[in-house]
Amino acid sequence: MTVKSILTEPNKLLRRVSKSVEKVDKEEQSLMDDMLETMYAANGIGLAAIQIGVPKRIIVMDLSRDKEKKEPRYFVNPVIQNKNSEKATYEEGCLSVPNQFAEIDRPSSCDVQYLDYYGKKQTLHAEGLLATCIQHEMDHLEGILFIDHLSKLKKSMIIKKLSKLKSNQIVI
Ligand code: GNR
Ligand code: NI
Repeated sequence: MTVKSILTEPNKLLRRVSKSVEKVDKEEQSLMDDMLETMYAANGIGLAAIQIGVPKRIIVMDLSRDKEKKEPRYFVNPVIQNKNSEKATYEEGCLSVPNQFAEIDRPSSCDVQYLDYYGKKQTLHAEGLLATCIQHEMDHLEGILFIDHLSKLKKSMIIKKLSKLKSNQIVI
């Protein structure tokens, strides 16, 4: 397992639409292992493959707060159904939009169909933070970031800040 570097906005790759996985093979499992390791190292609760530059429809997640009891979840080719018309608001952050946070409204619950780590079909009813996180990650698969849900002004302020930070970064 390897900790990969996480792409940050602005980066065109983050805007790519990810491709469906035909078969969950060793290559995909190894990618999921790396994604999980990368997510834990960055203290995130979710990660989409495109965030480490791989445009495949794969998401990993772990909402457990306890570092001793890991609860990794793997979603391949996830599809969301039955979005609740009721909305829930969470303060969201994103590893690809470092140090920026904003309240975002999303359907408060939904069902998800996906393939697991072994390529087995699964369905899940998601509520609360799980529902929010899955929808945030699904957005990544479509090239959408949480800041795209904000007003033009708020979004451009955040992108400006991140661009400035990037131009100050020295690459070794
Ligand atoms: O670590 C993360 N926390 C988070 C908090 C609220 C809503 C969504 C998230 S996902 C984010 C990790 C990330 O960027 N996943 O794509
Ligand atoms: Ni994110």
